[in-house]
Amino acid sequence: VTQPRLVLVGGFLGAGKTTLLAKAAERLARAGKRVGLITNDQATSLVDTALLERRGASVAEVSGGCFCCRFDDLISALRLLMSGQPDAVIAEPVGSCTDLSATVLQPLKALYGELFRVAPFSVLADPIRLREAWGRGAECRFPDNVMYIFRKQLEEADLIVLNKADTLSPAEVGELKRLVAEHYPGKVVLALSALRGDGLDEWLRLVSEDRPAGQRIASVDYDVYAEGEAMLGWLNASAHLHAEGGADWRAFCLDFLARAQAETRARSAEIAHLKLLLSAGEGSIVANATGSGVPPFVQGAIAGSPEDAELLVNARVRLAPQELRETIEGCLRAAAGRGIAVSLGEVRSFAPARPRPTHRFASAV
Ligand SMILES: Nc1nc2c(ncn2[C@@H]2O[C@H](COP(=O)(O)OP(=O)(O)OP(=O)(O)O)[C@@H](O)[C@H]2O)c(=O)[nH]1
Ligand SMILES: [Mg+2]
Repeated sequence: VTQPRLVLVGGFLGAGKTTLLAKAAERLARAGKRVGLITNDQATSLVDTALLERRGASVAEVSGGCFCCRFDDLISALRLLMSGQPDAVIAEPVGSCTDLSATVLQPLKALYGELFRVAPFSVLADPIRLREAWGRGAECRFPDNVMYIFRKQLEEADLIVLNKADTLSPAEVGELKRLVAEHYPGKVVLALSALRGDGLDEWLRLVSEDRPAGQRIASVDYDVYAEGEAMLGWLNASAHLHAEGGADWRAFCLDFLARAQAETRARSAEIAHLKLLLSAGEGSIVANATGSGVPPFVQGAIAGSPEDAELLVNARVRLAPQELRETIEGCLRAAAGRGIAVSLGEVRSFAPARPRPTHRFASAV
């Protein structure tokens, strides 16, 4: 029996990690492979976990901290998935996390090398953020300590994945690949569309081959990293919604996102990623905004007009936690109007704590 392949997919908030996990799992399942997925966040009530489960995947969750600070929980999640004898496990770290080569890939190789074959570390990048990071035609909406994290993520990658290629012309793909090559010479860069699946087979081939994984350890200043992460307000909330006689839930989701985008713009805040999952009857809607000025994206549908719905909201915004909470609750109530009663469940809002990795390897093993 060969050990399962363990594939880590990093990249900044909203880069498309969960979309890639879902697409890759579906494609591998069609090819007769068993796949396990792992999601990760600072807190519970994750849109990503619920979304992947709804798509039929076998999912384990590491919550309460990133993989590096919860390394033993990552191992427990891996062991849990091992009972399904997977051919591959694909794991998504928190999008504000970096230094994963030193704190996750090296310890996995050194301490658990007999359990898994660790694949080259892929880091996804959103074309808009790439341009912002180097001031190419886009004004950067995050302070430099946040963009420090974005740049370090790319620096430690074995494989940089230029995602959302469906939004780019071939000339733009070429331009962005050159931009990446200029800053990270010699690194493998692959353009793909996680959403459409273009380039997915090529990516699956690259992560299935026995190539060196975690070859690069970046030198990370934890003060800058911690400050950058703490700039981002985090909110995970659940709510029960009730509309006498039913409601147009899709319109509600769109209205809520539009309000949150307008409110964050008005406060000169910036959305890194705002995502929600609304389930009603047998259906569900997933809606995302990966910026305060980026058109929102809505998928899924709800049949008929059910009276009750369950909502999960995960927001990562450059805004202090208390203000983020007030903003999100205000937008929820405004979108609900008089027709929809909102009963909030657990609402957690905080700024991520300074990362304290369980392990850190100074050099690649
Ligand atoms: N056009 C386009 N949109 C994409 C693609 N991949 C992901 N997206 C969209 O980008 C948004 C964020 O995608 P996710 O997969 O949730 O991103 P993520 O990296 O998992 O985000 P976090 O978990 O918050 O860090 C969603 O609206 C996706 O539909 C792509 O290839 N093309
Ligand atoms: Mg995700």
